[in-house]
Amino acid sequence: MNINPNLELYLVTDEAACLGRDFFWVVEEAVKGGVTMVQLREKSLSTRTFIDRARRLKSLLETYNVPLIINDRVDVALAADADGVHIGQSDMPFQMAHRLLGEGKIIGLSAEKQSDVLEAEHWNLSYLAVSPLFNTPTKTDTEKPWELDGLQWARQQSRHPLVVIGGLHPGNAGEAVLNGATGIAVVSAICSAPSPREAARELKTIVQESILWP
Ligand code: TZP
Ligand code: MG
Repeated sequence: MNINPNLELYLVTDEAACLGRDFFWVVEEAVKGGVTMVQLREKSLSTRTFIDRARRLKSLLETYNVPLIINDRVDVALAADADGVHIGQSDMPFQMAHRLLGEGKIIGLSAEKQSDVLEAEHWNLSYLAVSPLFNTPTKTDTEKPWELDGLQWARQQSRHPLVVIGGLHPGNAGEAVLNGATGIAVVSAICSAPSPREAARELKTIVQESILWP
């Protein structure tokens, strides 16, 4: 597996944000619209159900050549043969996750404050997530948002590709890229959109045009 994935448009799933529509339909539509990577983020499923869902999602995404990342849980990532994990500051430390997963797996880490960005320089991450970039109703138990000046600071300090998450939508995705993000990670802008496929298409175009024409 390529541990340097295409980060342009990273879908982070939240079934509650799918507004009652079928979860796998929403993800598949988003992928058809251009999502480049998917993170399965489940905070309340049993381990068994989490693994079942991850395996089903893995076989769906495989047909599109889109990597599957598991949030928080290295054991679930291994059990489902996912492409990698996304860990936060209170999850398993990077070195242990790396040892358990072995080579060839994607590991992304959330940075919530400046010291997280500096510490992350020690590790061979696939990406660092600047989290949250903006305030978002989707996740309220966060540190203070980085905002664009914080993102610029992180871009100057870090050698890793940066993904931004939190409050991203078509109106601000371009400026996030212009201020240092390699890609954007979104929940509601895709999962809750009337057409997840069209929403993904629009966001992807904005990200790509901002990369090409800074
Ligand atoms: N981590 C930081 S903000 C966030 C997560 C999972 C939620 C982002 O959701 P949205 O709807 O894209 O703002
Ligand atoms: Mg976590």
